[in-house]
Amino acid sequence: ELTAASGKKGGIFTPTKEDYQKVYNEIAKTIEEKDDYDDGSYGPVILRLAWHASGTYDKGTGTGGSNGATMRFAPESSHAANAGLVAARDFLEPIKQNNPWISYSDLWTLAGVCAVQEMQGPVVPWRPGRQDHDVSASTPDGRLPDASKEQSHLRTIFYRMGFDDREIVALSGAHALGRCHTDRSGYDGPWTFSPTVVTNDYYRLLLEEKWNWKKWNGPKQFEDKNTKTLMMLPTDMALVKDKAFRQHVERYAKDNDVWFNEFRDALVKLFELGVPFTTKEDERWTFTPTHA
Ligand code: CCH
Repeated sequence: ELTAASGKKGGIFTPTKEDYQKVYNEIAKTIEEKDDYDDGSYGPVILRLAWHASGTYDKGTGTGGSNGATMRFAPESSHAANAGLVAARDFLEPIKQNNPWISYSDLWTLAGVCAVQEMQGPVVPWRPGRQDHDVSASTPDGRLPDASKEQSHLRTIFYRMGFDDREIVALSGAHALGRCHTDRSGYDGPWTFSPTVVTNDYYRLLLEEKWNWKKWNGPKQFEDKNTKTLMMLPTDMALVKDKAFRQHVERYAKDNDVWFNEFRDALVKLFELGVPFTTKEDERWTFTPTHA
């Protein structure tokens, strides 16, 4: 039987769903083992890597997107938006070495799926088919959102990828996870009290807390009036200021299941932007979470 191991020796084989589930399990196991990072999990930064690899997509020119994994190379690796993502790339490197047959671009998006699922989020269907490209496929700086801006900027950036208002709000709930780092983005702090668990708390906090400008020397951000330990970016706050965005914030705050479903669908779309699949949409796979 041909297995992942034969790929290691340079043999040609066609990986099956089981081979990808093994990679999934390896990522999940390593997330669990390396629990001394940040808030106790690499999950959030891995999801951010998958998003920044994918979110460079431009539907007008068909350039960018997760295909290519060009964030391996400078200057894309050192674009300001990608500061700190080297932690996620380095985390995944030994897994790539163990499974040389998988492309970086498939690995990074599969890791995004794994991070969401292992942090108790929705099951996110995924299919392989991304190919790595060289530095010449790199995208210019400025394709990812700028946190200091507001609704019109969000629309410009996400409409360029092919998303609508509802999907913009659905994706933004990822900020239930992780935190801002002063040595990366310049911003500081987490959005929620449980930054390693996928919940709709981001939407609930946006609506239920009172948010004030944080008084500090850093970039303009909001802090919650009560505990002063949580944060919102100007782009996060735009989702409650803008009427069309706000109706979705309200829907997701009310019902976690509704958000899980729409978040899942938007992530599937995000991770597939610009990928020249030879398989069909109904050939996506779902991977079993390790806690299931
Ligand atoms: Fe985000 N995000 N994000 N974000 N993001 C940051 C961190 C995370 C914006 C800005 C920032 C999405 C959308 C936006 C995650 C997932 C998603 C940080 C802090 C900034 C700034 C980085 C640091 O300092 O380390 C802006 C602007 C937008 C506009 O829409 C979307 C969409 C997703 C995923 C679907 C995750 C996860 C993090 C936490 C990373 C970590 O290291 O903890």
